[in-house]
Amino acid sequence: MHVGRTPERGDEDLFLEAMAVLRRNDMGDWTKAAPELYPHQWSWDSGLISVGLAHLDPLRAAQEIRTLFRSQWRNGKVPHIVFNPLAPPESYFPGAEHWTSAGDFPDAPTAPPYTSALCQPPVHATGALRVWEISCERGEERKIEATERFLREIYPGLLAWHRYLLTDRDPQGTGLVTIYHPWESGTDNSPRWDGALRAVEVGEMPGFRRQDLAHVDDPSERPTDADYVRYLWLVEVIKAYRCDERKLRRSHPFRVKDVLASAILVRANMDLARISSIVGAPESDRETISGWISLGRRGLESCWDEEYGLCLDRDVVSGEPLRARTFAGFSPLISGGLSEERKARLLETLDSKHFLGDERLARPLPPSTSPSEALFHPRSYWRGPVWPVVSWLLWRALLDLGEPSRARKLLEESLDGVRTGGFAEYFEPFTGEPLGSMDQSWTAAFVLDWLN
Ligand code: 9YW
Repeated sequence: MHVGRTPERGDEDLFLEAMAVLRRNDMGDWTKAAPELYPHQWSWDSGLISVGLAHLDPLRAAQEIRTLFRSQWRNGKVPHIVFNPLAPPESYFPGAEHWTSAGDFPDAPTAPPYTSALCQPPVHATGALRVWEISCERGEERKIEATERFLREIYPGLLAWHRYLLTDRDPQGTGLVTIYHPWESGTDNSPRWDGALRAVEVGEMPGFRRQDLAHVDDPSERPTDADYVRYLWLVEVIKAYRCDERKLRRSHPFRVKDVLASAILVRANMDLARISSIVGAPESDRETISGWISLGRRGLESCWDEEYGLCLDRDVVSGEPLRARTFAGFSPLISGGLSEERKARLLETLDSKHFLGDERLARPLPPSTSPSEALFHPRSYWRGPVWPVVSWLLWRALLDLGEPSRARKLLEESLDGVRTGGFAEYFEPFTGEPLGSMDQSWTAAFVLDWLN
């Protein structure tokens, strides 16, 4: 898998530290995204935490995804947060009380744990398949059988989840996923959304108190209050619509085709296709999934921007592309199936002064937003910092695209960043300073995967 990585001194300590982070955040059958800042189960975090957990215990890893899917909505949606009923209400805002999902949203689970009404990028089929693969690599017969049973059990949920994204979230049949909130992208305050958010008119709404600022040293590491007002207003609209997909798709003020979520969905469909053969699903499922893969790739191709050498999100409301140089532009690397020419152009952009070629970078790791963007901010969350999840997604993509030495470089630099800065949520790109929350679960999970 890691193409002959030679173990380095200190690897074992790093492995043990990563394991300890996950153990500390372990809630039994799910994992807190972070000890203080994020005391609940986040969807795409858990989908990828399962990959790290699989290196410790494939059964516990399977349980991570199983727990999340217990809160899957009736319409197939996997919610972006499953709220921990034991976390004090003041620990995270907006929590379960604010969403009041029970009863208000006809498709939501009716009993606790309650959920948000949003979703996040669909990494779960990828996580589930890796859990089974890692279990096979480890070779314990009993666990291989158990993870195969897990695939059988989770497969219908995964299929329903992808179907929801390709129908309710893509009524136009473009292969591209529409999101209704920047939180759904997983990259909340990225300049990707600035244009679309600016156009949102905020109406009357109750006052609110943020909790996130209490958990970081410096408010510039988090989204601004102006961002939060818009985030909360969009929540108000979704609540007023009772999350009715027909109303949302017609008149929600924030509707955006998200290229990253769409590419992750293509990747997940490739993995779902594998799962469908492992579990012996009907041929018709396989045909459907294969159609979704081609559709998604065509959709991404339609978002290509020749000037930037990147793929751009599209504002459904205005019909315009959202022009920002961010890592999401590399999405076609994740969805694969590229022509040699397209791949070469994307790698050229990656190496350019807009990304890895910026000499100010502490390490050649992709910043979330290009430092040449006017809206770049080296400390502000998705506006510049280096995120391990970004490096992990690109690392996997490069391996699959037959670029082992590039992938290897990304892996070694990422490990080095954690060795020096710890298991941070994200890192300042020019200094490597750890930022945001410490002991972030998925950072630890990626380290376990990289070290194996
Ligand atoms: C928030 C948990 C989540 C991630 C998101 C990240 C952040 C939560 O943390 O959002 O309240 O802003 O943006 O991708 O899933 O780690």
